[in-house]
Amino acid sequence: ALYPLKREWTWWYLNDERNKSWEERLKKVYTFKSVPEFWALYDAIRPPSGLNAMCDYNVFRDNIQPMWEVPENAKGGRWLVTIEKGRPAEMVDTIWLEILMALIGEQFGEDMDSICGLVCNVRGKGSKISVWTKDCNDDDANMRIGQVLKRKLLDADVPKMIQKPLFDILRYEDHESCQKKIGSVVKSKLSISWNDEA
Ligand code: M7G
Repeated sequence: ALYPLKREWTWWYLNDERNKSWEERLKKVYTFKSVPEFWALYDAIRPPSGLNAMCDYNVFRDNIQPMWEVPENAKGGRWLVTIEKGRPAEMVDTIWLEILMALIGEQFGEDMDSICGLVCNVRGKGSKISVWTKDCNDDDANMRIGQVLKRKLLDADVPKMIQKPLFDILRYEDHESCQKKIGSVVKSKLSISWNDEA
């Protein structure tokens, strides 16, 4: 194909069918391996802002399934961007596309192999976008990934759409703590603040 990507990426969709288990709600949409295939898919489906609350999109590389249980994610964690309720709807779409292009465009350099995929959770209480990484204890790789992520958020049009910064702080949390969470509080392992020089 023309303009091949370095890796294969699979787009997944989690629907909002309440009577089904989480695993049954998760569907593979399409695997793309080139830039034109990516845009054909992107143009054919709704952006995150068009999804119902409780739906997710996942884009994961090289056949990694977007779930905690698989070996690639079992010891992993995520950098989490929380988009507060009340922000413009397009903000989720802008952030999603910016990070997605950074991923398929290999913008994380040597740390690409430490990244498993990208998740968008559409929620009524405020949506979440997260970059899942393989090893929650690899602080060096995770911090480099977090810094690239921060730069991508700054580069996006996002700050211009709003009066206040998109986030006060970016947090990295391990999947294990997320699974055991009580309420919505998860202790973060790493963090990057909006105001840090980097
Ligand atoms: P969430 O969608 O990550 O967060 O998890 P939310 O609180 O913003 O909705 C919600 C629920 O979905 C979890 O409590 C699990 O029941 C289920 N779930 C989410 N993930 C990511 C997984 C997963 O990787 N594996 C399994 N088995 N269930 C999951």
